[in-house]
Amino acid sequence: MILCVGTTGSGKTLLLRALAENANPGSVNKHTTAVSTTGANITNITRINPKKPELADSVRVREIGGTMSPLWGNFVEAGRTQVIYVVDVSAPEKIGPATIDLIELLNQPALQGAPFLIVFSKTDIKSSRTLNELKQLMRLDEIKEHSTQELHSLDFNTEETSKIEPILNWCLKFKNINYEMMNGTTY
Ligand SMILES: Nc1nc2c(ncn2[C@@H]2O[C@H](COP(=O)(O)OP(=O)(O)OP(=O)(O)O)[C@@H](O)[C@H]2O)c(=O)[nH]1
Ligand SMILES: [Mg+2]
Repeated sequence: MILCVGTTGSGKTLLLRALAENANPGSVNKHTTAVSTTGANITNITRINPKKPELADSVRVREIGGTMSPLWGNFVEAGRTQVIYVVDVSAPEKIGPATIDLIELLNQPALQGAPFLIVFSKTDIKSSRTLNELKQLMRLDEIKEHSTQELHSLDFNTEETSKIEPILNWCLKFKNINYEMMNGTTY
């Protein structure tokens, strides 16, 4: 299953809502508020093919609230977990802890070789640092160079619907893998 993690308030819940609601054209919705996630929360993301509705693409994403960061590792299964890591670009003061948490995840033995997507969220908010400056502060290039994972990064905000599609496509790449897992195991 895809795991969605990141610091408290980084925008995970709104990102997943946007993905779930915009998986099909015509259901665009903007969001400005959400309550903090306690524990874990699963979102189904389904994209229906209008020509073949019976062949809908579907993946499940499990958000773990930022307050649970010490326990993120408990939700990881070797060879079966993909990670969306959300980083709030409007809060440069949180970039240090966000980077440390990311490095800890990348070092998890069960996540070696796992696909990772870093989502830089809230890019509609004016910040004291540019996105590039934040990536440099995180030393993202160095992190990518030294990790065993395939690390992609994209940016997102709730105001621009064009930002949704690339993230949706990344998630749906894992639909078959996760479907087979769900059939074969205890999901
Ligand atoms: N302007 C703007 N605000 C956003 C955006 N995404 C999230 N927010 C704001 O950030 C707040 C927190 O977002 P959530 O999606 O609840 O954050 P979360 O990562 O799920 O937080 P936890 O569940 O506590 O870990 C929301 O109430 C919004 O006000 C965005 O793209 N743009
Ligand atoms: Mg949440």
